Amino acid sequence: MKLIFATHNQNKIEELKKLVPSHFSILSLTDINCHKEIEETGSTLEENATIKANFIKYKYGLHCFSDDSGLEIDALNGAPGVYSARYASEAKNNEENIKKVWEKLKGNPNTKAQFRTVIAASFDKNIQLFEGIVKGNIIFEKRGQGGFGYDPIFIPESYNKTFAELGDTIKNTISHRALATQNFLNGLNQLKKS
Ligand code: ITT
Repeated sequence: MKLIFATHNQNKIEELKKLVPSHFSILSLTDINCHKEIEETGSTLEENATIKANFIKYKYGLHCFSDDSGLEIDALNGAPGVYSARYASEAKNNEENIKKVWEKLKGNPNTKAQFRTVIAASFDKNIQLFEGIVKGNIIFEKRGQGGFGYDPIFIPESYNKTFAELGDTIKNTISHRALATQNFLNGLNQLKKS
């Protein structure tokens, strides 16, 4: 079964392909020749995921899903959250984003944070939302070479290594995206049975 994943982010496509059973064929926006950057104008992860799924649904009439993820830091009232990619500037620069997190959190003993993913799936008339959360802590140095984004400064609960140190195999079993994807696949199975 073909599923369009409404993203241009190759890291996310590769991560997701490893999570999804092989009878699903995951296509990116590039694969369907959609080179448009879908504007994420929502003020929540839910809104942004829905905007992207609706765009593909109405423009291409294809089964699709989209996700939006963000890092939510307790002491910053959930920031950067929906603005994670552009936290420091429109340039979407990981280095700058991480520096801004450190600046904002400086001296604060509460380093608790979570990554949260919302998947919006469009298979029938309605959009269905699925969520995945991984809790952890921010550290004030960068550790590890794997992953992307804020991975080098995030240590998930029950581990003593960052997502960037843990590597894809472990990250893909415990991450926010893995959990949201699992919920989404369960939902898809339910849909096929009903
Ligand atoms: P899209 O084109 O699909 O929107 P994106 O890069 O904007 O791709 P997200 O909206 O899912 O990706 O995530 C927003 C930002 O949150 C992303 O640019 C990272 O800075 C951060 N982020 C999300 N998931 C992450 C992860 O698994 N590890 C580290 N940072 C992550």
